Amino acid sequence: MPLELAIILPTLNERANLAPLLTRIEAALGETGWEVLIIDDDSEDGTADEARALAVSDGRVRVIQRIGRRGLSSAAIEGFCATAAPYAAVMDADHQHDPALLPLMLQSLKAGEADVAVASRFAEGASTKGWDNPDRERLSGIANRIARVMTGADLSDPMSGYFMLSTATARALVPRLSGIGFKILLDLLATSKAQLSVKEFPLNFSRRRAGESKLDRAIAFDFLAGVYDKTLGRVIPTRFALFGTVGAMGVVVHMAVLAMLYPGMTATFWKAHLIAVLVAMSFNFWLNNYLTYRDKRLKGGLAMLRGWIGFCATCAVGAFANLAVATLLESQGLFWALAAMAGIIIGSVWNYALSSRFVWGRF
Ligand SMILES: Nc1nc2c(ncn2[C@@H]2O[C@H](COP(=O)(O)OP(=O)(O)O)[C@@H](O)[C@H]2O)c(=O)[nH]1
Ligand SMILES: [Mg+2]
Repeated sequence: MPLELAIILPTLNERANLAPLLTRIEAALGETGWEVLIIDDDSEDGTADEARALAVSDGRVRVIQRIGRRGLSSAAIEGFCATAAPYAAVMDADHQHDPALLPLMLQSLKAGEADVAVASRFAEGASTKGWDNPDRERLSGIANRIARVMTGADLSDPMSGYFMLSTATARALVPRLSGIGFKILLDLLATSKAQLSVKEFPLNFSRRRAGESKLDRAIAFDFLAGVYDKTLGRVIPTRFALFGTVGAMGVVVHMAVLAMLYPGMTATFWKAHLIAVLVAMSFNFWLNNYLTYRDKRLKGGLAMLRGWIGFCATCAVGAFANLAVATLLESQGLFWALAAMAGIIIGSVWNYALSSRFVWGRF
């Protein structure tokens, strides 16, 4: 049978889940007409090597190992662009998504019943018994409501990670997708100018087979970042907005440290101020590493130390630019508070540009 369907499996430490999942996919789809694309973000458990080992004896398996890049959404996008199949499904590699739905979804798309087939955890007949985190279920309910407003689609589960669509449709949207976070379906639906029609398939959501979830912790944050990106993100880029927010929090930290050290008179002002600067910069470095650049997070002692030094150096340059601009404007007769604001904005844009390239970037 000619190639009809690409199954895109974004993976992060899913080594033990791959071989059994292939068996289940084959049981659902038969021997031919499909391929599996494993898009691995350089997992430490050797997922990419395992995928290559499978691919050696199975031509239907392909591997894309990405180094220095992260993210479920961008992995799915990579898959849409790397296949010749007319249809593509995105699914978790951890067995939470039942491959038995694949042929039903494919049939329905081929029959023109909808533009997108979505496996829903909340449609009539679905079950979320395998869901061991009730907080997340509640959160998902709220997020779903927001998502429905954003996409205008009447969907019970717009946050589903299991769906299928024509690759041509997906590729046409790729240049305008935000590609951040993990809600690629939401991104596709919200980006398409023409409302995409959707058909839902009730999913029996299972427990993950092996390994652990990567999305539990920052999930609410990621969702909000995605919503921001699709709305105000066009005016002020998401990452810069985060960077600026973190910077503003750094000012608070700075003042708190100063208030603790200085009035006690245990330190002279400049010493207290210097300590406050160092604490605030370190705090900003840590928080930016945790949130703003969570997809490129530096890990390990050495990488963190190098990043911290780079960040401090960047901030020093930014502070200089800030001071120069503010002093110049003030001497030209601009009201002091406005001159200071202008300095702060120039300084932070500078810090942002430099640190995103030299601290969290790659050459
Ligand atoms: N390539 C890639 N895959 C990821 C990333 N984060 C999660 N995944 C994979 O995406 C799927 C869903 O993630 P999972 O941890 O199961 O999230 P959960 O089901 O929401 O708990 C799994 O197959 C993960 O291995 C990522 O940053 N890059
Ligand atoms: Mg999962």
